[in-house]
Amino acid sequence: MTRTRHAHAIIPSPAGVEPVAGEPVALRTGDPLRYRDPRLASLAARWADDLALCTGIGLHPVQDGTGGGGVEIHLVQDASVLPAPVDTHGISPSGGDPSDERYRLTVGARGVRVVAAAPEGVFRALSTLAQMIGAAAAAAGTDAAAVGLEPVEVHDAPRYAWRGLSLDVVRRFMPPAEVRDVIDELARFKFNVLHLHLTDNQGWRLEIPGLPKLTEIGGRGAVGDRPGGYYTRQEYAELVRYAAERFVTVVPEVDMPGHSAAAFAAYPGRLSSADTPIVGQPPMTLDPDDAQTMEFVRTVVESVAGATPGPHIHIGGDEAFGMDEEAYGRFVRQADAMARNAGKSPVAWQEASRGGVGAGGIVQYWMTGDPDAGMLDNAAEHGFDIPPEMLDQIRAGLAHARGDLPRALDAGARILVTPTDHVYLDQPHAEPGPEAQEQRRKTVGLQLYKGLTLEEVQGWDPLALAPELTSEAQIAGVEAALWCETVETFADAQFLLQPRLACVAERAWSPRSVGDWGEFSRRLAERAPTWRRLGWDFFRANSVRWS
Ligand code: TNX
Repeated sequence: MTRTRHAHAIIPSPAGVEPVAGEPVALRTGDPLRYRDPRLASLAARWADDLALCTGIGLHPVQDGTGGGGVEIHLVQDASVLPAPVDTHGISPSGGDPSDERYRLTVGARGVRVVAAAPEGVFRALSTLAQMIGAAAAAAGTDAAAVGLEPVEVHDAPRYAWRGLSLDVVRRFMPPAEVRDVIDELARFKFNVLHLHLTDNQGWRLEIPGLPKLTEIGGRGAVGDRPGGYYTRQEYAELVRYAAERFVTVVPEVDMPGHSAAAFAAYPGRLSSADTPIVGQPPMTLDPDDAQTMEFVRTVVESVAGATPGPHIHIGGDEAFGMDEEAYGRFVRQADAMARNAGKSPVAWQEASRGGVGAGGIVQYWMTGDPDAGMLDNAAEHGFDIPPEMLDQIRAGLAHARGDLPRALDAGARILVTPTDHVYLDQPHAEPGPEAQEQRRKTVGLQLYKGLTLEEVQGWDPLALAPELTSEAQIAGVEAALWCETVETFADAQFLLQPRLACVAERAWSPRSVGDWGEFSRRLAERAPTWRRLGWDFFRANSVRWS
């Protein structure tokens, strides 16, 4: 592994960055973005559009263009020109080959040149180049039409094949245009998974043919009096395609057997062998021994699988409070089998290990640290009115959390790491920012949590989270999570997402050894001009000396 000491402004830090002797290379609006392979045509056009948005520099995609200058992108099979294959760990969310992401980017006397073995590698290289251009454009002043790039040689490949964001579109519905903005931002930082949390107690966000009330009734509301909403099949398909065009795979989640109140509200009397529930009161967990309920679950799982070109779907499994453990296990095993029968590999929250998500599945590990660190004791004081019997159920569930990881590993599952104490992006920002953002900082983010500094989001390691996690071979990848109980507006979401996504990207992509906080924060500072251009309402923490 190359340990780079060269100063650069790239996040996530590439595997290797080596300065090259020579003069800065000029790049200006109007310069060509040249490619030969037709498989790069649409990618080139989309990236040029995004580059213009982010930096103001407008390159022109041309096939087979001749002459010097500009940027050249190439697909090559010649191993001697490609960077050496690196150890990328984990599971590819698209089912592709993780080494397709490696690339080489050269800024030198012959201009700017990208080589990769696959379009995905070219795309990753261009996201690196966009950041170099962004930093140079900011240094050159507003509305610069030309930049000078320092000669450099970058070779790169990810540490983990799965780099995701889990996004709660239930507690606050996120219209497609906003989801697209999130996808764009994920792609800029080399994320490749958007895990959409599509169902929960407060709403059902994906149309399911044959079960129209899920969205008609279940999609009406959100948390409090926020507007509801849902994605039609067509809107959803368009989002999946939009993401795929940016090498982001959508992993849909249907959260079961808990977190299912919206489904109960949509079909009262149908989803329980018990008496018709009163909306929002127990039983609120899906009953694995009720034939009608499991038929419903099968319809949903098959329908979600049908809307998913990727190999994975998420079947939830978290916080089935109050559910008998045996019954929980029966539910999880059936849902797991349904996903597999529908041709998909299941992902589930860590509790599902108690039911037995089988070999080859992915278990999402979130209850890191001390899961019962007194948070519940303070619930009332933060306005969370949790009935005492519910508190006992929650504590009983948390008490089991310690065993989830060894259970999942024993069962042959791989671990997707989403540590609450590092990458729960709905934790409040724990450090001061500018006066203008202090009000928002004190209200956006779940105040129950102790909060996270940017350094805490950036400075951790998947292999130091738990004694049982000792080998990269156990890990599927890294995923951050944004839960939206406290998110009223898209600006609130932006405020929690950045600069934290940048911090998480560094953990998910970069080699283990790079990036202490001081060095990282200098790179982070360089991202501010682009966020300002985009109108992205990022948290301007005082701990960073923003450019
Ligand atoms: C726990 S994390 C949940 C979510 C909440 C979140 C708030 C998980 C699998 N379940 O339903 O939104 O805490 O941080």
